Amino acid sequence: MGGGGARNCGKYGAFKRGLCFFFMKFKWIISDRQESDLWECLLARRGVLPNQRQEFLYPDWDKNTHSPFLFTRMEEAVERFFTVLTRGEKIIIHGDYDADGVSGSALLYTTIEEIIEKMNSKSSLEVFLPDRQSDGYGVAKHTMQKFIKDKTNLVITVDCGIANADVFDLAHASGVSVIICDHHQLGERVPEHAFVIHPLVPGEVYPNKTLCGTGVAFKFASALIEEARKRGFAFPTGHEKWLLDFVAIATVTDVMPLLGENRTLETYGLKVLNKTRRPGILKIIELSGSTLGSIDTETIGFRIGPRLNAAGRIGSARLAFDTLVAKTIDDAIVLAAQHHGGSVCTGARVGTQKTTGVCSGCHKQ
Ligand SMILES: [Mn+2]
Repeated sequence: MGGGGARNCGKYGAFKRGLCFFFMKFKWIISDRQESDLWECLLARRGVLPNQRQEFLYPDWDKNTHSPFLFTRMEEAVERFFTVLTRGEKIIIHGDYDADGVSGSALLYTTIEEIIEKMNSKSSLEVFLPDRQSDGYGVAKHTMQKFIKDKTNLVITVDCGIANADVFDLAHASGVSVIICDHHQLGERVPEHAFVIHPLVPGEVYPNKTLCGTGVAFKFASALIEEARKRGFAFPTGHEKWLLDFVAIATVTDVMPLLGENRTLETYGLKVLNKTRRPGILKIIELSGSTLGSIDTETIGFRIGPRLNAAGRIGSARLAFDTLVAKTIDDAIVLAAQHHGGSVCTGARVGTQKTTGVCSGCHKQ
């Protein structure tokens, strides 16, 4: 395309003159097509190499996902976890307040709760989600001091922790073990007093460098399930795949590239999400005007994800977490309605505005 219409600009208004100027200033150059096949051409333009074509178009679980035990410190982290469980010690998951942090916390909480139950362990399990205002991002020193005071034995971070080496020195000095599941940029130093599961730490050989925080938590959960099986606890084959609805939501919400292993996790995750039985997710889907069975990355990015993020931004991320792990549809209805309204729905109140309408979440006047 060129600036062919420039001569006639005077006849048209300012807007069209601007448009003419645009075409005069910029020339669109369409590059020659090297590939004979249209598919090849489109894939090449997206940077997909011929040897990546199969994985890109037809992701395959067995071929295109990696063993969680490829993470350098996975084995040690898993061993530490089971020692804590065997001793019936206290575990806290420290998450984050955005959709990735909340989904990852829900994923790990669901898995660990199940393992505790199967092992008949006396361990207690709690989830702590920091407050954006009062705690800030990452593991705050005052939070760790509280964990120490409460006689916590193991802290597992999700979607944060890698930049909090000082805080973990404190934990170590008080005998608290720390497992970090994170994907954020490294801090000044990598925490040496923690089992670090993070694709970007120096020397890490795990091949997928673009997992989201929930993706890293999924890898840890998969390793825990694998080890639980080895120890004789009944987890059916493929059990971990049912956690992929959380991974599908978080990978899109955290805007991670849908290439390589992420593409496979997302593809299978969407299948799981479209069949999800989690009451809270079902309710969020319904309230967002979406339909189970036709959830895609756009539905996640524009309807589901923003609802989860909103909780941590204008209220408490706990609301998003409680919704994701709700066990009954009654709980889910109340919780998801609060997301939907953007504030606590007390029946006659929808959102932050008092209304006389009916809340579509709880159906109360
Ligand atoms: Mn994240």
